[in-house]
Amino acid sequence: MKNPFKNTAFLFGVTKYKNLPQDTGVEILLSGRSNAGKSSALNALTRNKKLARISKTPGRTTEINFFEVEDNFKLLDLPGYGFAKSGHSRKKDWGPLLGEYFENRKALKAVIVFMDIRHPLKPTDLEMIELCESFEVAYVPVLTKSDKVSKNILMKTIQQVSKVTNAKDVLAISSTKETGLEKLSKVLLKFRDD
Ligand SMILES: Nc1nc2c(ncn2[C@@H]2O[C@H](COP(=O)(O)OP(=O)(O)OP(=O)(O)O)[C@@H](O)[C@H]2O)c(=O)[nH]1
Ligand SMILES: [Mg+2]
Repeated sequence: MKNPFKNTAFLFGVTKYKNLPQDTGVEILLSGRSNAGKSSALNALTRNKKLARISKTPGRTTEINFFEVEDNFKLLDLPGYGFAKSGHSRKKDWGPLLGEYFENRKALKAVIVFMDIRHPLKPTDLEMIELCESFEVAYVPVLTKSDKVSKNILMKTIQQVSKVTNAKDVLAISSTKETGLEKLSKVLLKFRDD
């Protein structure tokens, strides 16, 4: 089958609310702590290793990066929250943008909350989940780097995250081993089509 994400292209990065593009179509936010593996997941999904920059230094993504999958369907790669280094100034920039975005954006259909399977449900993850719940935006927890844990831990962590959140689905992926990506792409496409 043709990969529906194959033609995904980088559009631009935005740091200010007023610079957002027209509020049309479907936008899905890719959120998560810095280093959670958001950009890697985007690259794996699109099978384009060069699409989103993958950094070994946490906190490298500093703006909302818009990626267009197709007309009227965009994935937004967010700055990682929970910066270890020089976090303050970035967090200050990001706060109002995120709030305004959630409050006003009609195109926002869902938020993917990426969490390293070895460190799920940190305070910033819970904050993001609460933000989604308070604005009634659908969210999907996606546990990343599943190649780093045993099957047993994988199952247990999925159960734990299901229990703590009200999420219907909890997914697990490995971008390096390319597992769990089909399910993730199905979930994303469902938001596009709903
Ligand atoms: N083993 C393993 N490592 C991964 C996987 N996905 C990402 N990584 C590694 O985790 C690190 C962070 O990945 P990124 O994709 O840059 O993380 P990010 O969430 O985009 O980080 P920021 O842009 O800083 O918020 C990199 O060193 C990746 O190589 C995975 O599935 N398995
Ligand atoms: Mg990134």
